[in-house]
Formats: sequence, C-alpha cells, structure tokens
Amino acid sequence: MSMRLRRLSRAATAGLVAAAALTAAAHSAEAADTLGSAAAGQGRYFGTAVAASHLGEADYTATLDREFSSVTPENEMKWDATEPSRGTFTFTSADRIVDHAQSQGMDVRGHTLVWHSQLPSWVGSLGASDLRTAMKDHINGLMGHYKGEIHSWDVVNEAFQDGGSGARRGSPFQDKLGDGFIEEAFRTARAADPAAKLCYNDYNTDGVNAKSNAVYDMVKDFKSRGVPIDCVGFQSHFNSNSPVPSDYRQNLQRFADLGVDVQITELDIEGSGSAQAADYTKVVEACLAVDRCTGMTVWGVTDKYSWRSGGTPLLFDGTYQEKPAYDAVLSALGGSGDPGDPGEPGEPGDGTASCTATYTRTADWNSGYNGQVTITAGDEPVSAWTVTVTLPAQQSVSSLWNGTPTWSGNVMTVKPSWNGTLAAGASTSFGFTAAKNGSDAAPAVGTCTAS
Ligand code: 9MR
Repeated sequence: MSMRLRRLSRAATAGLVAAAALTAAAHSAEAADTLGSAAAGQGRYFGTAVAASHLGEADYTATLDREFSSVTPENEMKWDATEPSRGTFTFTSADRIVDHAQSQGMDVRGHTLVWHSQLPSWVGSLGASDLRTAMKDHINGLMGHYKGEIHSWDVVNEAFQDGGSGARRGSPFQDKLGDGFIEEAFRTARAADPAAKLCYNDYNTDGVNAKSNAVYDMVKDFKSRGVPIDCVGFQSHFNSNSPVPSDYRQNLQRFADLGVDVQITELDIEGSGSAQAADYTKVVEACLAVDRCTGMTVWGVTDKYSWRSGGTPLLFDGTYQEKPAYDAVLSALGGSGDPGDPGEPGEPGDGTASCTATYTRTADWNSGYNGQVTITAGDEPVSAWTVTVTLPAQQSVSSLWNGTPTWSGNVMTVKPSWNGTLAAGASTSFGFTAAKNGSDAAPAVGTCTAS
C-alpha cells in the first residue's frame, strides 16, 4: 500500500469527522479558552502524551480533544511496540493515536526512534554492522510509515549519562557503533522524512549542568558540521528532588541560540495546589520568553494514568477536573477561563476563522534547501487556508508536499491538499524543496487567510 493512498484515505475520514466536530462547535456555547487555543495565540502548540488504551474512555477523549493541539504516543511508537522482531513492523496502536489526532486536527510528535530502553532483546544481540543496518531500517520503517504526518520526531532519546561527567550512556548503539551512532541516526532520519523536525530529547538537561553542557556541545558540533538537527527536547520531569531549575529559561535560550528549536516534551511536576501551579507558571513563562520554544507537551492527560500517578503531577485530576495548575498554565498562556459571551466579536464562537503562518528551513545543502511553512488555526476551527510564499527571483521549487500550489511569477499561493481542516489552535504544515540557483535568501511568507 503506498504512503500517499494510506494518508489520503485517513484524511478523507478525518475530513468527515472534523466537519461534524466543526458543526458541533459552532452550536456550542463553550467559549472559554483552552490550553491549545491559548497556546496558539502565542504561536505555540500545547500537547499531551496519549495512550491508545484510554481512547475508548469518554472523559479521557473529551478532555484530550477539547484542550490539546498536539499528541505524543506515550509508548506506542517505541521500538518494542513497533518492531518486536526484526523486520516485522506493527503499527496498530500507534495508528490508532495518529488517526484520532488527525480526526481532531491535532499534530503528532513522534517518540522515539533510537533509545536504550524499551528495546527488544534481538537488537542487543546483533553485531556492529548488523546493528547499524537494523537501526537505519527501524528509522526508515517508522518514518516511512508516517511520512508527512509527524511534526517533530525524537530521533535519539537519552543518550547521555546522569551525573557530572557528561559521558555517553552505555547502550547497544553506543557500545557497538560509538559516538557516531547519533549522527548516523539523524542523517538517516532527514532522508526518511524531510518535512519532520528532527529532535534530540533528554531529561535532567533542563538547567545548565554537566549533562546539558554535553548535549549542548554535541548540538553545536552538529550545527558546525551540517549534521541535520532541528530541535532539542527538554523532558522536564520535575519533583522535589529535581525542581524547576532557576536557569531554565537561560538554558533553553542558549540552545535556541545555536540555531535549533527547543520544545518542552514530557512536562510533569509532582505536587498540588498553589505550589504546583506556581511551578507550572515558571515553565510556561520560560518557554514563552524564548522565541524558538515552539511548544510544550505534558506527559499525560490525567493524574490517574501518569507514570508518576502517586505524585499527581498533571493538569487534570483523576476525575478530569481542572487543577490550580491548569488555571495557572491557561493564564500564563494569556488565555481566559471566562466563557464571556459566546459569539461576541473577538470571543471564541464568533465564527471568524483565522490562521497564522511561520516559515523554517528544515534542510540545507549547497544547491538547495527544504522549507516548511506551519499553519496554525486561531481560536476558531478552520476548514480551508491560503498562504502566499514569495521566493527570491533566482530560486525555483522542484517539489511541494502536503499542499497545493499555484504560481504567478515567483509567488506561489498554497492551499491545502488533504490538510485543510484544523481544530481551533491546531497546526499543519506543508514543505517544499527549492533550488537556490545562486541565492541563499529565505522566501517571504505572506498573511495566512482562513475560512
Ligand atoms: O510514560 C512512559 C511509561 O508508561 C513507560 O512505562 C516508561 C517505560 O520506559 O516510559 C515512560 O515514558 C518515558 C519516556 O518514553 C522517555 N522519558 C521518560 C518517560 C518517563 O519514564
């Protein structure tokens, strides 16, 4: 089955479901901001980890669909879940999450391709050359299956040791392939899906310390040698032993200054009440203070299913009630829990669709580059969008995916292909490959219009 056919059939289903959802939203009196719509107002996504096994629970899915604009499969895309024996890929649970997300106009983060944990034992028993092949096959298998459908992939996860040394963590990849395995994984990933942002993801790297310094040095080296990396993920699992660091913003900023996006990828903070709320505020404010902090993901919808459920670290309690931490995050994002007058001009529910468009260069080589334009819906659902991109005169576009272009001179007007329907606050993107023909300048992205 070809990728494109599979995606089109998914998108067709998504269109129908989303059309129904849009009608429902238009008749609903629910006009308070949500995490996703408030974050969209700041040009960010707000995501959550999701487990496929909970999607049948009505309250879980209602909370997920209402509040979040991005999802990360909590375990379903990991190596043990997707390639339990060599060359045999199983995508049933991961597909369920991706299909659900698409039906709601949510984006998907891919987690994770190369990691020492949740790794089937057959991988560890391979010799070096076989292991290299298996690693590349795994990356190609996953990224190929979801090509064009994942906004960011955690290509390599947790490759550095805790503690003061900044050393690499032992793993089959590190032990048999050496330090170069990370670079090989990123190069393979870029070729497998040029539209996805490629991230390195880790924990205890949230403040400036020996471990984050080691990751920083690696990213700096990758950027200087043209190894493809687009973002760094900061897991941000906090509790009293590992509190929100006072230099969190400064640490995010120094990575952003290397020329990568930063994302908060697995946020949870143990605690309760106003103290927990204040810690969440610090995290959101830090991300908003860093231009290249493109979004935040909390590591679960409800305390009752958290991997640290005893520490009640999330925004909704076990009965899906909003906690003080929820109110704090919403308010830090500039959102309001006040329903206002639904339908009032400027309020959600006024029926005016809007969107914003941002451009990033996702790959670069001597003669050309890949560009990506991300379209984010405002506080109303969007059923179609239009973005103009003006290229420097010399440049020419050889291919474009996830969008439909028409040309007038060097101005391309791009409309959706399968991805016109967006929930409030949700994003989609299209990508293109351009030949520089002597000009390395960036294209100009015009105003996004929506209906
Ligand atoms: O939340 C995940 C939990 O359900 C799994 O049992 C666990 C197994 O390793 O992984 C948890 O998620 C981890 C994530 O994939 C990587 N960073 C740390 C997360 C919490 O352990």
